[in-house]
Amino acid sequence: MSTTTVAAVDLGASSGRVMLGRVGPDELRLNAVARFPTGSVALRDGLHVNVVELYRAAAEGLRTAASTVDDIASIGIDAWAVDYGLMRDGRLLGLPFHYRDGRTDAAVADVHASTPFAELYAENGLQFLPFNTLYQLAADRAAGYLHYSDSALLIPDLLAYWLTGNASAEVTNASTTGLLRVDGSGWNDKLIERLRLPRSILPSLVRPGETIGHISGTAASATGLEGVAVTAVGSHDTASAVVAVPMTGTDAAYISCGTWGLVGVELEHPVLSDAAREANFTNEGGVDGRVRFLHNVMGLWLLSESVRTWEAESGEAIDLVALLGAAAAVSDEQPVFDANDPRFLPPGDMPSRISAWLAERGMPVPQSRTAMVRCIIESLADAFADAVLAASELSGKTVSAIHIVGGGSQNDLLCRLTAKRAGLPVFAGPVEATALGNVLVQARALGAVTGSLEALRHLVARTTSPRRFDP
Ligand code: LFR
Repeated sequence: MSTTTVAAVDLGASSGRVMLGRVGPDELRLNAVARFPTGSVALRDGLHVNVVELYRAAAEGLRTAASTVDDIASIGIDAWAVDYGLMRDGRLLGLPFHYRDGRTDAAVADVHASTPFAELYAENGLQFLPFNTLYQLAADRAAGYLHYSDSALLIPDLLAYWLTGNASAEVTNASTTGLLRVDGSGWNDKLIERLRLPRSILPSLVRPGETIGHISGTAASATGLEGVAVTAVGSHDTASAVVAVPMTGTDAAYISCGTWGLVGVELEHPVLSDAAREANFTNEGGVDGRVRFLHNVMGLWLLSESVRTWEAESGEAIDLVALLGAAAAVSDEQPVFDANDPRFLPPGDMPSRISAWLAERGMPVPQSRTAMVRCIIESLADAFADAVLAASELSGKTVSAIHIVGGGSQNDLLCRLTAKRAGLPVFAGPVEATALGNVLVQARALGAVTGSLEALRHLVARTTSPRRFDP
């Protein structure tokens, strides 16, 4: 086994990056070569993903990577879940919708009228989120768009298609469509038919570690990486992040915290009980057939949308580090709101929505930005602690530690308050868990590292130093 160099394209909710990874039996290093914004674009007909610009920026980042080192053996792509581009004859039919667009309201009612949520859950094990792909596809069907389309490609699969010419659906991300059998063994033809969706638009599945294709055509000159393999990774960003959670024992919960806070445990088998459904826990597909049993908490979106609102109001840039420092020093108790309330999902004025939520319940409303930030972090920590407890109870898995990875692991106040509210030690880091999970799965496919996810996590634990917060 020798060290290999691979590149990760990792598209998060607000920023994307291209990272070079050096991976070997005792080595795991990342080096960011490009960063670019990924946010949504509001057009007249709704909120969209500018996926063409994402491709351009990713290809340019790969070109920079190729000019930095000359031995890139493979690239892997991950992004957020659920969103897709509709295609015909290899051509993108329009900008994909962004999941924070509200167009699925009628489709949700329509789908549940024919297939009650409990029946859906029994088939796909997915928590209810109004933007799950199946509702988006139902909205597109109602609007007549599926008529023109011969395939639907999830965002990372679409980028992989543009790079290689091969269309496929990576299985961890495909699990978030709601159209996959809960054991991940294939598309759920019966359910797809029942929902009156065209089975033919769903491409064949690939699993993490398999080769999707090789960079060719216009992508070869755009990236400078002609012939380099595109390897399937956990293309759902959360699946890649979970690979790199440095859980070295079996009794840990994880929180992948960025724009969302994905809170749960890893299991071998799905939990499809009434209690799991009622608690809105999801069974998403993980790398190596593992189950990501978790719940979506609104995450740092609450904070970033607040900051965006304040900056727009004042016309001045906000120093988030200073604001968080001040929030950590707030000594009077702040109210806690339900971070999972769907009203916080769309973009827009977040502080007003939070204040309205509290005022409606006769609770005190934070009177300064600092107090509002503290209220947001307390509420997130509260929701995280609840979800960890629920994950443990619903799955029967003992949890004696919590790992927080992703951008949120840098937020000391959040880590400290989560430890306090959960009554469990919190281990924070690595920040770049998603990119690490991406490069690790590629490196294993290339034979530079071997073993189970546990072996990969031991490597992460050895090469990064999680910080500990005690309750
Ligand atoms: C996190 C994430 C979540 C998914 C949400 C929407 O980035 O991928 O796992 O529920 O975004 O796709």
